[in-house]
Amino acid sequence: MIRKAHILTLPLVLLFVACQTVEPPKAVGPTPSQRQMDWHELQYYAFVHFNMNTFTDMEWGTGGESPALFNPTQLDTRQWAKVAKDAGMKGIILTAKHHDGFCLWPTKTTEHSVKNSPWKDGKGDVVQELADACKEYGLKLGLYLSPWDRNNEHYGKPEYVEIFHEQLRELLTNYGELFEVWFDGANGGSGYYGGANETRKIDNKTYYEWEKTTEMIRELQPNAVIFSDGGPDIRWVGNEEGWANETNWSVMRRDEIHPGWPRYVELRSGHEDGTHWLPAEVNTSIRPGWYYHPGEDHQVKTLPRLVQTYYESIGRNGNFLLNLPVDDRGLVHENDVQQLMALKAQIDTDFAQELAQGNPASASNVRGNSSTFNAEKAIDGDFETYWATDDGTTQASITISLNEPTKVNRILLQEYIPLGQRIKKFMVSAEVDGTWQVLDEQTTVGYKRILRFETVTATQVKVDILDAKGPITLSTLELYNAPPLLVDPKITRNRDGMVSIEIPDDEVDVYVTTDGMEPTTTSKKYDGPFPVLTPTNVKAIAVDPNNRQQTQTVGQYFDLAKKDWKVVGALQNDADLVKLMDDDPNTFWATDENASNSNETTIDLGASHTLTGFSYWPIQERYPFGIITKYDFLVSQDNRTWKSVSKGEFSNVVNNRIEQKINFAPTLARYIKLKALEKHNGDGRTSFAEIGVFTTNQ
Ligand code: FUL
Repeated sequence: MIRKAHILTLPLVLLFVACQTVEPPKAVGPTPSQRQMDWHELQYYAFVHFNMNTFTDMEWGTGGESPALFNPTQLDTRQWAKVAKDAGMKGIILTAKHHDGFCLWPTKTTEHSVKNSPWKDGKGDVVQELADACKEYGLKLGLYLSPWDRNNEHYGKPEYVEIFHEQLRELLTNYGELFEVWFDGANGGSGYYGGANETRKIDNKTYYEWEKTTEMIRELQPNAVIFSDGGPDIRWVGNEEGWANETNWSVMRRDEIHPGWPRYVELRSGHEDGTHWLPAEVNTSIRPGWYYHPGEDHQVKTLPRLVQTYYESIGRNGNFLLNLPVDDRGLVHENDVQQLMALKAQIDTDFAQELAQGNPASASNVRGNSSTFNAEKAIDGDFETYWATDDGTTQASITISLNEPTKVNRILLQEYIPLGQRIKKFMVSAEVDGTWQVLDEQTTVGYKRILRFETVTATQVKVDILDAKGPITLSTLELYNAPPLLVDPKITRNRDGMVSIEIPDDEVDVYVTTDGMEPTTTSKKYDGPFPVLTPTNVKAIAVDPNNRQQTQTVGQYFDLAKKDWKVVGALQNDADLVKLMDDDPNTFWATDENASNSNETTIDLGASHTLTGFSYWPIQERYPFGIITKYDFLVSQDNRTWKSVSKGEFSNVVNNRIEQKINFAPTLARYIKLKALEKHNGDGRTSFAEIGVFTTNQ
């Protein structure tokens, strides 16, 4: 009798165990708010820099520009929205007001706006037109309102803060739902300020009354995330080049960095012991500048560069905010459209077929042995379900046994971040021909991590989580086999004027032109360095002869070769001296801060030339110093009598360290002098990565 009862109860006990619900792991550390979670899901959206600077060919207007200059001839926000939609983007963030203070909407707070421009006889409203277009195309709208205002006479005083808040109120009230409010970090300095033309400094921590600003946004746009260098909801990634560090925590010790004073290097990785959820947004422009400059029409980023940015932003636990500098017609330029669509096509191809789903998956530990948290939950295509481990188990592995040997070169992982970001270290391996190979070892995962590796034909793929802050919660494990993408040829010139074209792969052929024509497979085949001593446009394509795949055209303009140039008035035995004129912006020379000429450099060009402009490359080092922000450029025929031919500002040169090209009226000169009138952080030394001159119109 007793025995019989035992036999009967055993299945019941098993059934009871199986039905008992296993609790999900408890949250670890800070977790995202709903608005942050919604933001994570957007992944990719557009920035539009379009404003007064579009019409003045500037990056930072002074604020003294006349509203009469704002006059797009074909402004069409529906075109912007269509392009963004077709590109796979989820929203658009517009510079409603940039540092020059010109407002793209007819604000009541200032006369410096579209209402005093010729565009639509002053009756237009760009923000409204974009809001309508976004609605039509199912896109979200975000707005950039620069706290720094170089136009407003009250800037620096309490009156301006009220104006700033009022402008914000108008934007938050009149244009429907916003998904993001964007405040940049550039602040205070010289400006027009109602005609005062002076320098005004403010304390970015206190001046704008950030608490009040945040409160207003929460009240009027409760679903909008607030971006600034240090949050409070979304953080800058600490560079404008388009990458996050491989280690990228979505948490930070926010109170140390918000508001004001970003520690921009830390923004690239977050803080492992962060106190707040503060994920990174990777903002970069599709061209060198944020604003449209006709001179950059042929410098739209190449496909490999854009693809790299995709993998180094979205693939590194960041959102990708790609800037489109709308042109002076009021349209996204056709060259930019072409590259956006090329990127879309490439990403679609890379992720065309997911290879893990449908294969058996197993894990070394499954939370409570429950089917709710088993390995299959990582490959079911549903973010809401996840593989989880027992409390206390922070090391475990998940293995996908592929039904047949499968070529893979990408893995995509997602943690279930509503419960916090946990993984600190992991390793990916593949079984190839019966032997396990380590493919990569990395640190963080977060909302999304994508790794690229050499193609392997795998029978199994395994992810070992080696360290985590708590039990593992892995929502997604996906595998892909992306087709190869030809890397662009790189065109460089040395100090002797010899041009080389670098290709990563010997199997690839390079075709080159020097007459401005588009290279094709019938152009000259590159067979080694060749001299370019006078102004020349070198263009090249790389072609894989096996599959006929070819890159887009890569172009590089070279003016006079610098082989006869000499720096005057510096220690000639300084071996680094040539680095400011070696046609390589990755090397630099810096002055001695104790020298009497520590703020300048003088170059003897070796002969007189009719100059039409100059260029300055800021230092490209990770920890830059000595960058010129305000300059004076002088020329001379005899190194005695000097004439200043251009004086001005290198706008945004610290955050966006691109070549600064300045034109001036043609002038004959043998000697040139670049003088720093102001340097970033008031550094003593002055650094020069490269100085160049133009003898043709640039
Ligand atoms: C920076 C600004 O100074 C640039 O002009 C640009 O708007 C960029 C996105 O943010 O801080």
